[in-house]
Amino acid sequence: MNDTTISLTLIKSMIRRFIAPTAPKKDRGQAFAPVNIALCKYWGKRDALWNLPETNSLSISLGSLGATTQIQLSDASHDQIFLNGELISASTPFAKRTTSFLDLFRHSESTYYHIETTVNVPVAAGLASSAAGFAALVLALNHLYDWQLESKQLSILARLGSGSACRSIWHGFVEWHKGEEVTGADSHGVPMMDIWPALRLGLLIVSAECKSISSRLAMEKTRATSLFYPAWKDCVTQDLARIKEAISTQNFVKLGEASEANAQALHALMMTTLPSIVYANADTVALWHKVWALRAEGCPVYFTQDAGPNLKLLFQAQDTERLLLAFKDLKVIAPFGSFQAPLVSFEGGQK
Ligand code: 2P0
Repeated sequence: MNDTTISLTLIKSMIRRFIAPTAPKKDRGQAFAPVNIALCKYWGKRDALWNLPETNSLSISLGSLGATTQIQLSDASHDQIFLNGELISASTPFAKRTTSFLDLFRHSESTYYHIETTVNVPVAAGLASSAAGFAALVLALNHLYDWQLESKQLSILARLGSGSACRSIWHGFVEWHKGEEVTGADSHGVPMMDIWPALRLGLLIVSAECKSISSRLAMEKTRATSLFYPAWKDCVTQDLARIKEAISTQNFVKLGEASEANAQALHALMMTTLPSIVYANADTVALWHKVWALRAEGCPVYFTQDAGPNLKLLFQAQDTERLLLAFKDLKVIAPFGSFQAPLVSFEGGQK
């Protein structure tokens, strides 16, 4: 057995401690999970197979923006995966990654699934749709099999699909604790109780095209080649403390400054990867300048950016009108607004 096979066997045996391999209790599982946007970013793994990060990270979930997944057993001889109504070819990286993840959960070798996922944000445009997708898939499996797992266990399972998915198990602010254990039993999201009704996020979609390099590959290259990677870990420690302090005191300027600085440090770090990784395009850079100009005019607005050219603005409710005038295509989200339903609102769902 090679190292990967040994690790997969270990992962399966860890999962079997949570879940007995019995047939589903229901005909169908269904769940929603929100997209989450990191204010303090995750970039780099200490273990790639277990998806264990080098640092903690902290995110905010985007209310009703996310993935809704239905799952049932299929009579076909392979998984059938539909994304926004379209059957995804089994040969695509997306289908392969989903199928390998499902391999961890099949109750028999001849079990296959029919999955329908709808995502109400552009897929693979740096809007963390894969995080919402894997979180919704785990929640839907939990519903199908009636595992009745605790949120922490669901977060650990979602992490195995995609690291940042472990934060999409909750609404609001979530910190992903990196943990210390080799098997990742202490590496999961931890929801924060803070509610910030006036906080707003604004999506500025520069491009909905697929990213030039996947974040998975990009973060591996950064960690392996950038001389600045050790400095990034120190930077996260400082930014995380400032962001948590800003949240607990509802100090918006502090939150904006620390979040924007963390995003800019990440993109500077990416540039020092060999070869250099740049997700921003000319439109993105023009938007950075526009945000800075608005700030210079006294409007407290900040941005964060992930593995793509799109920006997410951070601002307060009272500045919404001004920002809608400044950015005509801005999509405004109130993370603590009217959408506060539990992630799974039916029998046998998430605890
Ligand atoms: C984040 N990103 O904290 C950071 C900021 C992108 C930029 O987490 O390999 O899709 O599946 O663990 O979670 C994107 O990385 O990577 C990400 P995997 P993931 O949101």
